[in-house]
Amino acid sequence: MKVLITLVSIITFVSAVSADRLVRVHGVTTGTVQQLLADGYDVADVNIRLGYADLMIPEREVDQLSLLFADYELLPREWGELLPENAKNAGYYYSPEENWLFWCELAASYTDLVDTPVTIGQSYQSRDIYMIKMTSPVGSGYKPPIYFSSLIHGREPGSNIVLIDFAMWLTSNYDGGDTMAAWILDNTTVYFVPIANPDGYAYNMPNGGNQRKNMNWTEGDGVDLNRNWGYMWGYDDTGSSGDPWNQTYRGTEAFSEPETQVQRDFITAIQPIAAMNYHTYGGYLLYPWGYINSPTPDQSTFEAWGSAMTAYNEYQPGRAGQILYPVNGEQNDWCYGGNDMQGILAFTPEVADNSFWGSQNDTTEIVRICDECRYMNIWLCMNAPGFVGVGEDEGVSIEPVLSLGAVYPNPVVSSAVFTLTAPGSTGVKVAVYDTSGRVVYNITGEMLSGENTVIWNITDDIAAGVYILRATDSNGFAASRRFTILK
Ligand code: 0X9
Ligand code: ZN
Repeated sequence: MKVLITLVSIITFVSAVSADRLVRVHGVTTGTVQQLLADGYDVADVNIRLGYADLMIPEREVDQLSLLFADYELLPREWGELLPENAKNAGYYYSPEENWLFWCELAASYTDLVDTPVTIGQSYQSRDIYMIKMTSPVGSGYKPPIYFSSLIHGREPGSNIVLIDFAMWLTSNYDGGDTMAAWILDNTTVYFVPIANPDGYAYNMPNGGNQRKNMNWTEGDGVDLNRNWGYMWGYDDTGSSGDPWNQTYRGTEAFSEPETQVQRDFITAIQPIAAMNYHTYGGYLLYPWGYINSPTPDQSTFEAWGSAMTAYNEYQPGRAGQILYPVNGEQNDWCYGGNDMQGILAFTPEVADNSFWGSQNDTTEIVRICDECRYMNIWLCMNAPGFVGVGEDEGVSIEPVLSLGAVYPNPVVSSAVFTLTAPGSTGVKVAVYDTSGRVVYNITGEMLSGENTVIWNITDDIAAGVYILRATDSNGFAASRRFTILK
């Protein structure tokens, strides 16, 4: 009995110490964000347009929030931490083990397209960091490499699930026919590093959930691997911190951490022409520079690509200094400007997940973020090769495809009206899903390419509630709209 009591009190103590809550502070301007960062807050997301910032606050400080902020709200617990009651240890995200299994099985199922995972180095705690190479046997010339990475921050599992989705899309749509997936794998080499910070991610399993940095706790509580890169490292104290306990601690020197060395050496070896270094959350598509709010010589390309890539998901494209806050010693700046390569066209998408862990029990939301990011990935893979003169003369282009107008009226009582634009799309299907991802109604009649106005008369068997309207085409593009039915 005594043992049990001691155990219980230890567990209570540990969880009291480690629990954090996400708090949304309203009335925020760019100036306030700089101040919050300078005060050492863990700023999880910023939305200047809507005037809020999300802060990760130790649970014990929640009581004092009203003294610090006039207008704030406490966000749901599962947004900030992975709940222990999850049946699977990462909820519907993929845990480290599930990742390993997924990538190994993908390689086993598509031996022609996917190589088995290869270890490219070890983390601080000696975990393997691995990469997966995908390309088809077609095409003997130069197939430009395109680089995808996720989970450099251990608490951002939404960054990883969208890469898993893209890998599934590439393989399942490569059928030897004239698909975009086939074009991509016939003309490029796609590399994935799905868990760039394996120690931080492992630490967050099965609960805990808030380790952003790596697990080198020599000086403080880890090094921010996205402040440890060797271009403009430690440029100032706004874009990174010299305090080992700060969430943006840059480490003792540039590339002091094994995890950043491993990615640096791998990127240098494969020489990618473009990169997507995935993070969550917020719904942005960031490009360099990050360390100052100034354009690179390739600003016009970044701008044009940024807006084309976000045409359907409505993510906000721009530089970190324009949208969030400046960041120095980050991966993107090094990819673009910090090495001998010709300037990798590197993007940092911030997936519009519901905070870090908010979709852990919600497949619909996971499907949504995967849909939103797939188009950006496809667009980049279809267009980046042309930038280095590959595939240009074949006239391959990716047209804007598939968009859904908002459902009108919303809420709907008897008839829902929406527009569907599908230039050049074939095999368009439109269906209504409930929030658990089940199809409740197939709307597809004659969906034409071009713009359609669709009227859907709601039948009696459809209950009141929240639904998702989703259009998909034979190339795997998708567009969704959420709406409510009232009865
Ligand atoms: O602070 C970061 O490292 C990123 N945000 S996050 O909430 N995922 O931590 C932003 C990085 C900005 N990157 C670029 N300017 N490319
Ligand atoms: Zn991040």
